[in-house]
Amino acid sequence: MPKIQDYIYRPEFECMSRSEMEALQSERLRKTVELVYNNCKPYRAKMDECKLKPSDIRSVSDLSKLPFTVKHDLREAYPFGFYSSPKSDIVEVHASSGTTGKLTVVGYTQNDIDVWAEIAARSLAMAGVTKDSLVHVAYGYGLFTGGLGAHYGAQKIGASTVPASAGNTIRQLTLLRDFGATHLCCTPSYAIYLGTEIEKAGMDIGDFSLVGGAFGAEPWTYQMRDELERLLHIDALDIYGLSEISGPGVSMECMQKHGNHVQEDHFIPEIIDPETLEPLPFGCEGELVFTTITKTGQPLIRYRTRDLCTLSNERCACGRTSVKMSKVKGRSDDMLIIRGVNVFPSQIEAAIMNVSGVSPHYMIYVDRVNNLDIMEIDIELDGNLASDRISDLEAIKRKVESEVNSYIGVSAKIKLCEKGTIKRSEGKAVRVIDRRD
Ligand code: DLL
Repeated sequence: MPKIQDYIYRPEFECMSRSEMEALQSERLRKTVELVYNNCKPYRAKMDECKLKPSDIRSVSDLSKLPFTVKHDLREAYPFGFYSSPKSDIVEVHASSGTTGKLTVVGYTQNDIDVWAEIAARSLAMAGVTKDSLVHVAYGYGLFTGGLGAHYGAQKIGASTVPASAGNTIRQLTLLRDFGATHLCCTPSYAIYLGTEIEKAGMDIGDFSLVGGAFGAEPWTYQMRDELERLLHIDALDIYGLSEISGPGVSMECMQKHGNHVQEDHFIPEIIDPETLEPLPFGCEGELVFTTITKTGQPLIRYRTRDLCTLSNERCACGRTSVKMSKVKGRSDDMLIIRGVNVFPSQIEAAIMNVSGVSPHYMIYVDRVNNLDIMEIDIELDGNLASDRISDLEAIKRKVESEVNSYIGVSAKIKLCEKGTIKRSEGKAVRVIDRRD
């Protein structure tokens, strides 16, 4: 009998040679294309338009012949028009709302739930979760895939799972401490919030048993990781996913903390130039695209995620051979254009986290005054700031101004705020309020 942890770490897939992986992906891609062509009307229409038959797709090298899928396609087919399996085979439905329009719906067959549990379990195993761990899930449960995804993964490993869901910070901290949680799963911004509230709640991090966690659902910087690890005394790893493709676990960081391993036996990643839509080589930044190759309910072909990152095929010291994706810089639709310069909130975060005396709680406001874009960044002061001498505060402000300017090439007005005054989020953090228009 294999040990449960051996079973969740699947070297036969995670450490495959490139040629074996491509053979497996090709076989699974052929089956998926066949499935969607025969069962999903929008895919048949798309392929017919390109004069493609399933038999034209023999291997992964034919992937680029296939048309892309975008969020709009899913919304057009709302709610269930992208199913490739009969409705009676769908056992769970999730949906994401985004900022505009209809929900994007995803239906899962039992096979898809099993795939999701497998990738989530492999991911949590990378964060050190074993059968003996106690996993506290503070992602929201519901249509959002965070809560149930982490839950399925922890359950598959056989860990004790605490389905805390999001919200009620004091209760979260009490449960974490009293139950002796070893691993925390929530958004990185909420984890930072939990960390900064420990002292306020009259608790001591020394009384907690946390050793690790899987944090994702929003972009976060390496500097934010350092802060999170310092606050919670853990290894904080990045978990990535999106509902359309499966949920959390599509890719996961290993203990090397340098990029997320894509679960390539289930999803084929590509990077494309978002303007020309041409595939880009390893190391070039562009839009991440995924093709699912083991799902049956709602498989997606060349789904454009809008997430900007790079892919790398460099060998990882952990022994896994899968392609790694870099940290997501942001979504192309979250990019701000300020006085003609493209700015991502993650770049601003990286700049301000270089300055001591400020906390990771910030909000970016963008206005247009006399046809000029004005950016203001409100940042909370760090609680450890011993002195509130005007000259010290001025020095911090100037340092943040100069870091932001040199990181993104755009000046910003900096406002230092009292600790606890910037609105906290229990799920995905809202970092930008754009008041232009
Ligand atoms: O956020 C699934 C998830 C839950 C992932 C919990 C990780 C942990 P959606 O709500 O569909 O699904 O949002 C997907 O969130 O396209 C990215 O823009 C962003 N995102 C997710 N994980 C990360 C991450 C979930 N680790 C969208 N880093 C994606 C940066 C992330 N962005």
